Amino acid sequence: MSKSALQIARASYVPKMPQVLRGNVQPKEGAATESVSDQEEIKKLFPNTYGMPIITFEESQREMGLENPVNVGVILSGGQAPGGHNVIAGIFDGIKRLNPDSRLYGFILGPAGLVNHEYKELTADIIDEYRNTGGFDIIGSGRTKLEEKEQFDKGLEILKKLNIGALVIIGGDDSNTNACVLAEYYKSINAGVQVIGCPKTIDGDLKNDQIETSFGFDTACKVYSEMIGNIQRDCNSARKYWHFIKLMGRSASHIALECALQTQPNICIVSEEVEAKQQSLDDVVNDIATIVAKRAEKGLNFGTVLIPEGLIEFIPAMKALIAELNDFLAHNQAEFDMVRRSGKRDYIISKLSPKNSEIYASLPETVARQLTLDRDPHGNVQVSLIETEKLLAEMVKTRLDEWKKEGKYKGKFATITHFFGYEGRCATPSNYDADYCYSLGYTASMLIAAGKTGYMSSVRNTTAPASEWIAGGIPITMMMNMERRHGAMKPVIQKALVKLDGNPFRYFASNREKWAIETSYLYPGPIQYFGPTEVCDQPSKTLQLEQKS
Ligand code: FBP
Repeated sequence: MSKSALQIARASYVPKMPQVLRGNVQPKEGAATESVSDQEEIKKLFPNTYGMPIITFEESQREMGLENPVNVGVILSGGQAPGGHNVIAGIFDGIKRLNPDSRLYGFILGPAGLVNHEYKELTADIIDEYRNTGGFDIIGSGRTKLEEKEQFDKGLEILKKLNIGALVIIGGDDSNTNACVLAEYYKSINAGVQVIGCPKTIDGDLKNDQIETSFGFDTACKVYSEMIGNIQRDCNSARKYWHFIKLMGRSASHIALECALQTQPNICIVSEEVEAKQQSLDDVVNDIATIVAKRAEKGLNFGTVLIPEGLIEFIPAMKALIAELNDFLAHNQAEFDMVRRSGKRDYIISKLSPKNSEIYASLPETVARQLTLDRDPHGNVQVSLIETEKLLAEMVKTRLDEWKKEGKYKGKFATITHFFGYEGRCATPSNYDADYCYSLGYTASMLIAAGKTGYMSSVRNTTAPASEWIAGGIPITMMMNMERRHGAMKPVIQKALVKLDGNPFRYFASNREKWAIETSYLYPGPIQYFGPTEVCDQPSKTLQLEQKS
């Protein structure tokens, strides 16, 4: 593989890690834990893994090591997030430290690799090729869900064949929920396989009182913020465009909010606030148009708008429209297919309830089409495909044209739209993510050595210097509650949405009026890997504000 100069330099970067993990450690157990809610139901569903204590690793005088080598399997699950390779490197170094004959196996292309028995041994040479690199290409990732007993049993066959005693699942909330179900099942049948989870997702929505952040969020947000900063400088130079920028993050708005904190745009929409205020699409459009008009009064016919990917689903009226469309098309697909393309829009308008029909009729042609034609294999509207940035840019333009006719607006309005998502998911991990991920992996191997199962690897206190980070494990059942999924109540890890009473949002809300009207752009520039610590090692603004009491 030919390598860039940065790749070569980065290969020799030694991740910083908690001081305690540099020496011999022993687990310290806290008190018994409870799930965040629905305790009785969760306890019943996880009789073998419920209530376990939080683990913290402490320095030990006893020489650490395992008499017998341990073979470990690792799975990368779901969307890519910078730092995954360092989690794997941390596991590798950890289990080799415990016993040099330990072996690490990677299952290929996500959980499907376990079920289909596709794997490769990850040797020192391979690991060294991937240290501190972005991407999940060392073994690939996939979105197969590990949910069925047959999958667990099929997986156990290969685990037994390879003499694997522990499996590490690196994934988001759903993958870690499934890791917990798997841990419970293997324990219930005395399979002799421990299961440990690691918190991954650029979306930043796998976090709680115990897990400070999911890895990848830091790097991805820094990449997007660099690009937003560059666009802002361009836009402040040319002074003729409004840039509508959609940011990835399936549901929660953490990414958009973090990017706003890093770049101080004129507008950032936070889906959770839109939902809390019960805003309609029209309200969102009016809010944006009002700021555009105010800036125009000052001769500022340019600006930036950040839009979270999940916005549409947080607008109550859109949610209702999508639900009715899903339902209607599920029952009338054949008739809908018979209608000529040019008549489809009017057909839908004539069939929906008056309220939804009115909303549907107000949508631009392209979006209306996306809502009825682009459907997933279950027949549902593919909300993530809706080009919200174009939708809003178009609707704001229409609103401003109306205001112009009424004499309420005199500016010029030209737009450019962007979507930032995949650009950030495989970036070379920031120092924060490189360090955090390596520590998460190394901690996972210590949890394995301690004989734990059903735990998520945890590294806390990460706004302090890495040497002071706290390594340990959190029982996954502790993060669970019961939620309705596909019509039935299921135990799942609670997804963390943006808290409107949390410090990051409050800081944003207290500054946004100024950022809207004045031009207060911040230009974070590209991620720096070498240099002064205040430039290279800063954690995300979200984390810094969250850690402030
Ligand atoms: P994970 O939750 O699996 O980490 O994935 C996050 C994400 O990047 C979302 O932000 C985005 O909506 C989605 O994956 C895109 O999925 P895909 O890679 O399948 O296009």
